[in-house]
Amino acid sequence: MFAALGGAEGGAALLVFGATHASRNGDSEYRYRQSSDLWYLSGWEDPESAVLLRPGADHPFVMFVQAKDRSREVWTGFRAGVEGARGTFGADAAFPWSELGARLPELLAGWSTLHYAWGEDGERDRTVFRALSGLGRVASRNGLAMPHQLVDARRLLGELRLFKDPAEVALLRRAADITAEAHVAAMRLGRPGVAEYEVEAEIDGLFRRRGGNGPGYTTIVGGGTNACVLHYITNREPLRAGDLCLVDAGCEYANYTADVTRTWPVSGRFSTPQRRLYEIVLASQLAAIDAARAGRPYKAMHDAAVRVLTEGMVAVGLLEGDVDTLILEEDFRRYYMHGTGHWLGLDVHDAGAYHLSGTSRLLEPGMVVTVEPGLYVAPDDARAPEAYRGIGIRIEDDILVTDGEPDVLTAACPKSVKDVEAACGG
Ligand SMILES: [Mn+2]
Repeated sequence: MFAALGGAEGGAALLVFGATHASRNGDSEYRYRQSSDLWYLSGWEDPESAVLLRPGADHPFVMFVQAKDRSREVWTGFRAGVEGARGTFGADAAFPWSELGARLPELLAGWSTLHYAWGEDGERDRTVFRALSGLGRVASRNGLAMPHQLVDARRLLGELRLFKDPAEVALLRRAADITAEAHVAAMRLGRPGVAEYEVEAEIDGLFRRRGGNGPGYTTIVGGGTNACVLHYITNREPLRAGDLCLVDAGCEYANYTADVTRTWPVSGRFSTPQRRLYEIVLASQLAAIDAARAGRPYKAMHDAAVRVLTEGMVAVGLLEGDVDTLILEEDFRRYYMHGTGHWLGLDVHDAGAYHLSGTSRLLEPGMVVTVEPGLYVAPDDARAPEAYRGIGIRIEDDILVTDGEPDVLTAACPKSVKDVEAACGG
């Protein structure tokens, strides 16, 4: 991290805040989940925290954390405190969270650039900008250097987080294995009359039973036409005989999340129209995965998926015309309206730039991406052949880009028609 910031004093410092503790309703709070950036830099799990990195300083790694407080710890549990930040987490200096505003100016004196992610929290922005303007007055009187450049910290952190080291890949593999097991359990459970929330409970429960934090994003269980709602999370209808069920769920393990989608027949066997569309989505997904290779542009995966999907749409009568023209004019978007994937890691839509200098960046070993094409035929689409109306299908896996073949981290999850039907007991 220090190498990424460059220079010693006079160079760049980085300030990252922990996540704010989100309220659910009334005075109930969600379980705290540290911000991915602060976790990435420090491993610190508790709220009211900030990390300040000042490469080249006497105390380069500074933390602000909740001070130990016996009476608060009775309610919310052990606090490592400033002692723990120094002793256990390796901070060179640590201060109580309450002193952040007062101490920031002196800690930022001497650095010409500050990396900071503004615009996420108004109160924090005010604390940082107040420190900078306060420091400005002192610095001009005493000839001190002070940050005169503000750089969006998300650029630097995104670039670092984009490349997963072996320890991170191991955690993603564990998340992927648990996720694959949960999808198989869902296929086994799903049958006519079972509610979408029962499938959700099975999946989320398995994530926890295997030691995961839980789902890395809200689990989607969409039976029948609910599968055509891309972010359907209501999950409260019964599964119906003859329908498909689309499940998009990923386990978060040690803060790294998988992201997997499978679509399976509630009655155990695909109907002919369902199977035809499923085979198209699967072929497009395999083509996109094959493009997940070092040296290929990121967008090659989407282009590969779109070509196979559009050819399939023409073959089954969803679209008419010349495939190249349909792609050029984006007519495929009528049935495939989202992108083919995203970076994956601590966040389900992980940090990292998709373009460099305005062009799709080249894939490199250590990047992890999802590949998730789909086909969604709205139930009221009068232009679509009747047999396909109301069918929504998505197939999603997590891929590690390597020096050689794409490494499908979620390969243990059934995907072929035969394997899916077998897992569904069809
Ligand atoms: Mn995804």
